[in-house]
Amino acid sequence: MTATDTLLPALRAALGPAGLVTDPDQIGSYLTDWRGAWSGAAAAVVRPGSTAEVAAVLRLCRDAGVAVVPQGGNTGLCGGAVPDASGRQVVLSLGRMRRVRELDPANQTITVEAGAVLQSVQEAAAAAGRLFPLSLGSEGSATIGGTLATNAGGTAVLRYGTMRDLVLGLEVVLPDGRVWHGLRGLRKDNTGYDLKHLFVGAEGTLGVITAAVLKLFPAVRSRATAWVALPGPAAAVELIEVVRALAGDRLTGFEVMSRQSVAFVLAHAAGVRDPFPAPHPWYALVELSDTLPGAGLAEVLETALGEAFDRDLARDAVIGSGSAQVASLWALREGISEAQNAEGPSLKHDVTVPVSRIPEFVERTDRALAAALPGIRVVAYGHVGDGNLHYNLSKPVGSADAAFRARADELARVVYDSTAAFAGSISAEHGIGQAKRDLLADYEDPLELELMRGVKALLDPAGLMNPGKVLPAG
Ligand code: FAD
Ligand code: 2HG
Ligand code: ZN
Repeated sequence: MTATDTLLPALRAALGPAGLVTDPDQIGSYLTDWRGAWSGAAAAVVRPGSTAEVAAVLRLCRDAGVAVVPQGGNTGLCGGAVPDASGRQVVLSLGRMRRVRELDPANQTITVEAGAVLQSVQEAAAAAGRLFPLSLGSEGSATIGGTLATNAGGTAVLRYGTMRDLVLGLEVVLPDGRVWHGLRGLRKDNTGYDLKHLFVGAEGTLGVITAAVLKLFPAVRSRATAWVALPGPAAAVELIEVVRALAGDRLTGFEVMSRQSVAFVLAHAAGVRDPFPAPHPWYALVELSDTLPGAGLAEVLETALGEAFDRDLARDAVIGSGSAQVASLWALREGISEAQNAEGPSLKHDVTVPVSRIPEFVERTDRALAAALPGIRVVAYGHVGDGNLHYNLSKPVGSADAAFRARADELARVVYDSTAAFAGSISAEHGIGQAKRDLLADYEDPLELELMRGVKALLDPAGLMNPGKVLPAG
């Protein structure tokens, strides 16, 4: 008799038939990530419908000594929500906990359950004339719990910050089944350590987030978007300053893409076209927004672009007119992740370096990679306003997938050593999960790692919350 032989009937009794999935035909989508980059096995998938049920699951699993893997929309890019191969772990999906518990317009807050899909929270805020600003390509599937657990970023961080900046309070079930009722909607609360920030970015290794109080903002009533051709990444960094000096806080997004990235979208995505007659080495997508209708943002962009042309920071530019054109410009940016998959394995490196050092970082890392593997295609793009590049790699044209995958660790070292040399981070916004777990031992400060292990031991002494993720073994 194994631990799971007694656990499964207990889970069934606690959750009812809607709360437990063991049928091999239904369980598959919970066991592999959206790209198929990681897969595992599980004793069961549980789908609790309330915080009390999450607490019951964690108590039962703790008593049985069985590990739990929290899962939201399963859109994570580091394998954090995928169980290991043992078949002994339990996947805890928050998919049935999607309610908006409260929207308080005067307090500018919304209280939602962790399984609520990001887009549905944006829509609930919009219906109340408010904005919930987190914006990701995966927002139709990613959940509030997952975006908190990974401290997700996306395309509006420049103006509104990451999930850590957007959360005021949390409800969390601890690994022993106790519930921390930290759902405070306070903007000032200096009562000792700010515990919610331990769970933000912990990737489910410290407890299960079941609900959150999130900040709302006034609805945006005017927007202007430009697609700009650049001579190189140095021009991008200067262009940010030109736009920011004129637009201030109205600068909401500043995305930058290499030609290789855009070429993949043009080759593989439906219904997109290059806005310019000739290719350019790099591009920026600049977005301004304001709460005032008719705020004259297109004029602000025109002035900024005029200065950019005078200083040879821009080679061509188009300001989107009408929502269809703006959407088509964003499609050129948002389509990169998927388009790259059509070119074989995508080796992802989500890094940050200080914004001012991006041009030098790109130049040196491109050179080092070309020396390591001639013909390698660097697909560099991202939230350059935040110093965040998705410095992804595709195989040389005509080479074999397997040969390229076999070089993945070595090529990652080239990128991460370069990142470290520029005082950067090996994970800007996607997290560590299982993808970068072992790298932490090499790139994280040993004292920081020791403190993280101390926090883990305090909250999860039995090591049953998402083991094998984030913290390196040992
Ligand atoms: P999952 O993938 O289910 O889980 C992610 C991690 O959080 C896992 O470790 C899991 O165990 C843990 N977790 C999930 N729910 C809970 C919970 N309730 N309590 C505790 N732990 C939990 N990310 C960005 O930051 N910026 C982007 O711009 C961006 N764009 C993307 C575009 C595409 C096309 C795709 C596929 C992904 C993108 N991502 C981006 C990555 C991904 O969408 C985010 O990491 C997102 O936050 C994951 O949310 P999820 O609900 O899918 O979490
Ligand atoms: C983005 O900014 C996402 O598009 C995904 O963070 C990046 O797929 C990637 O590497
Ligand atoms: Zn990103």
